[in-house]
Amino acid sequence: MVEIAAPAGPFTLAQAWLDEMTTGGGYPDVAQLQRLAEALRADTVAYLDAAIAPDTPLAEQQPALTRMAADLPGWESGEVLPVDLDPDIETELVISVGIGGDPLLYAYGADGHWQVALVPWPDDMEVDPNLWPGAVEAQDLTGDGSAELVATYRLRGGSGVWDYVQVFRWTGEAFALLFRADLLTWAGESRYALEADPTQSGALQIALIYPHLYGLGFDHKMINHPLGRQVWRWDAGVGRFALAEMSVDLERSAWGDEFELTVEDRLRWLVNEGETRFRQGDYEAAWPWYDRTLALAETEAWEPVGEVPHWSAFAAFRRAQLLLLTGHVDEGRTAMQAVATMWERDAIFTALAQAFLDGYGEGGEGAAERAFEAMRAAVDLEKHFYYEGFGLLRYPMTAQGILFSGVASLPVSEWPRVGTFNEGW
Ligand SMILES: [Ca+2]
Ligand SMILES: [Ca+2]
Repeated sequence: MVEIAAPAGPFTLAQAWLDEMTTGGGYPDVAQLQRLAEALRADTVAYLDAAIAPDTPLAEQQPALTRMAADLPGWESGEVLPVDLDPDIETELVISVGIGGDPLLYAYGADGHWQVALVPWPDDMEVDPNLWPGAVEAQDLTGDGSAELVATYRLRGGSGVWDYVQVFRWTGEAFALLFRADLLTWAGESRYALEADPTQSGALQIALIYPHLYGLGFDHKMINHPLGRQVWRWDAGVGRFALAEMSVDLERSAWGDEFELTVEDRLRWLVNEGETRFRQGDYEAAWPWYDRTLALAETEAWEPVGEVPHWSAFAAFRRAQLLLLTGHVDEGRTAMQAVATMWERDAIFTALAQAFLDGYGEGGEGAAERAFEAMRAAVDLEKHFYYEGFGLLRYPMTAQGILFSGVASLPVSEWPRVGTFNEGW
């Protein structure tokens, strides 16, 4: 055990904790991480009281700040950042120490001494040795002339990284949370940017930029995603940031503008846009996306090559369903029969089309439910898994969505899982 006592040198307690963890070979538990936070707080107060004057402007003490940054313990280098969060306080710092599980520290001079507060963790997360201090900046986001603290904690995982971006106002006693975004870098980078708010003089809006993931559609980590963007603006009336804009740019890759979009990418995105609406039961809104899919495939004379879904076959199937679901019985029947024969080299489309027609019957009340139920009973999607690979439906982790209408029977959370890999993303 490390006793909390006055350190004999810079960051003695935290260094002892690090030595213990390194030589002990253990994975720090919650109690040990709380001990680290206490050690760092005590060490930081002692260091600051000894090395940096709490009542002298920090701009005049830059060499001491540089020295402090170099003295910080940790597996990685840390940061000592002068900030101005409190108009009544002359000297304020945010200190980031390069140790997983370590809180960001806010230090401020008061009555000739230094006080240290912890910048809160994401409130629904346990302290975790994989949760590291991340980017920190102080900016006036609300336009009232006082800076807020933008503080990020980063959870480093195996196949992805979460950035928990939090915006705080310092009340003089505690940090009040004004905004939080959880950014996943997984299928491409997700990040935030602060931009001038065109609607409020002096305020900054928070832009979130990320690969748009179609959770309901055909999706996959290693494929190209369109650029998603959200804009959040300060709403003084409710005292928090509110979503002002959200968009998906189908002309831009989330991997960067230098990344050339393929016809395959565009078809997949168009189908996904349709799927998002279809599976919510918004048939009118879904329809144009399948039409656009079919038009693009025809214009580009697109044919599937290798292990890709047959986007135009799928769009034709959905379009025939939409005709039937919106009461265009004769036209829908003809279109569905065309799907069954057009894609007859693939058994699944023939089976799905025939089952849908059988269940639909002559239409009328309950026809949609009967049609989807008939498909579920008739088609074993297990046989159409991606890696075992046959059939024109790929990406089986979401392929079960073809069996559900969005208005019939089951909520999304109760859809049966037909794939077992890549779950949980
Ligand atoms: Ca200040
Ligand atoms: Ca402000």
